[in-house]
Amino acid sequence: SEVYDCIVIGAGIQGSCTAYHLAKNNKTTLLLEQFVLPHSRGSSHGQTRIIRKAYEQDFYTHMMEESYELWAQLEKEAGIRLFSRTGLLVMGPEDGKNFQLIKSSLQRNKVPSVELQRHRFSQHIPNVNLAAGDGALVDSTAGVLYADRAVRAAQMIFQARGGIIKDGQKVVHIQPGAVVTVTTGSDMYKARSVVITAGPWASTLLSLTGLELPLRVLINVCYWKEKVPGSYSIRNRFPCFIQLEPKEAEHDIYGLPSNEYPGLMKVCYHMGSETDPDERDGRMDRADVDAVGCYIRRCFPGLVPVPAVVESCLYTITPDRHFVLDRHPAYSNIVIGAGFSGHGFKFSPVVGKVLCELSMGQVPSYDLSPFSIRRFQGHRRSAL
Ligand code: PYC
Repeated sequence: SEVYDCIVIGAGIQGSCTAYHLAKNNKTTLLLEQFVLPHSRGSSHGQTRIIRKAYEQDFYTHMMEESYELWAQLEKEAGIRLFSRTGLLVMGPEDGKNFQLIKSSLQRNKVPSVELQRHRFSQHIPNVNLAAGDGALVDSTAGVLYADRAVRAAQMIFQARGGIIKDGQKVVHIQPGAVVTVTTGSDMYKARSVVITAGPWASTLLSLTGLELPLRVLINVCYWKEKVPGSYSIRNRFPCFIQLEPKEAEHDIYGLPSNEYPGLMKVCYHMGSETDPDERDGRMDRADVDAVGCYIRRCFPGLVPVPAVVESCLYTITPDRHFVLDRHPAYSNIVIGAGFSGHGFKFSPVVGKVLCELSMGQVPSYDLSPFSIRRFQGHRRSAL
């Protein structure tokens, strides 16, 4: 039977972008997905995600420089609009560490941005109350990515370049070796390398290779109705926003202008309640929804503070919230992209590029030490 150059396991945005890069490098590639595509059970569904350069760490801002270029290239190749610029409003305790880190990073990296003074805030951003003690920054490069279109665009170009997608194929066994054998519920496939991009199912898949990583799966996302239709809409260029929490608590709130459901603003809560990815009816905990509702009542007076829609979108988080982009510690031809911690979508063209480089045995384009598996040594329960 055919031996592929690479099998990518998981056809969410990271796997689809990895497959896209492999096909562009003329590698024979099979992209496997456990569910029938498209589906809304992982982390890549829904219409929108935030794209931004505003980050606490320079290495993310640097990766985003290339990511914007690669998104534009994919847009052109697929002939599908994937990005709308709205800007990103960052609000948070003015003297807090994260607010200051983002502010200095924007300046240092010369990202077009402005700091909004409190007395002029409402002139620029109507219908938002800036909390006492909070500062406000705007990353002007930021906006909205059209998520489900992006997944489809990457898959379309992959297929147009000869890539094969097989969906409804749950992987049940991985046999490492110079040629890796991947067994699904119905078939067996072989490849010289394998990339695992299984999102919330990363732990399940990695355990088939004897590796455990400290990943937790969280659930979030709800939508809030505008009292006056359009007041927070993408059409009116209302920005995306991040509300940083005091004392660097991990409960930051992310918002996207209404678009997905007309008249409803999308709000994501970092970090929501833990869940089991195979629990189909998972929803945010009541306490998490109430915490977001409380914030909406205080800071977004133009939204009805009772959620209109509560959905599930899964985040797979690492202890330090940085990704895992590395080779398997025991099998160098098994490559892992995991733990995107609720902020990986915007990076996927660059993530796909580096996972492709790792699978081809090349030196990656970026320093991947922040994303290494080695950093979990103290955390790992067991590894080969
Ligand atoms: O990292 O930009 C982000 C984000 C938006 C929603 C959740 N995370």
